[in-house]
Amino acid sequence: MPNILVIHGPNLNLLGTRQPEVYGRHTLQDINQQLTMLAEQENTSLQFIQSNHEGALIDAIHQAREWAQGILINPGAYTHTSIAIRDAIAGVGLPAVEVHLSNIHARESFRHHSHIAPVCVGQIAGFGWRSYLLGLRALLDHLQPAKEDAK
Ligand code: CA2
Repeated sequence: MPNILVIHGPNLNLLGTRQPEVYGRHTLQDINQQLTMLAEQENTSLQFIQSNHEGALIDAIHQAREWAQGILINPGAYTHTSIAIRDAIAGVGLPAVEVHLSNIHARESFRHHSHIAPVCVGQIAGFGWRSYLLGLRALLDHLQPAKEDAK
């Protein structure tokens, strides 16, 4: 059974309260519930963290080395600024998938670049809360390639 760390970065605790036209109406709790349902179907165990503090996110990534097989991360605005989070993901060597609610490539130019994406298996953006479900599926597929794929 894979163990996955799900990371929500800064300000994502505000989801569902403001800017629904950009980020949707679902709360973070709604998203975590959806992920938990998918994880149960996929015989996967999830642990969640949301923090507005870069160091707390980095500590969680370091600790994941002890128990997790992969990381699903929405780094929030740290996507565009944090070389430290990038180094933490690269440092622990766990496969990570980056997800975004909004299509960061269709927004302001300062959101187009991700420091995190180059150390991830891939990035999913623009599908609202479903980005997280797609990201978890992609991460699990990466961890457990179907037998057909392995041939
Ligand atoms: O689209 C995403 O998932 C983002 O990671 C969200 C970040 C943004 O800085 C990234 O460029 C893209 C912002 C999260 C803030 O979420 C809020 C939700 C409701 C109200 C206020 C902020």
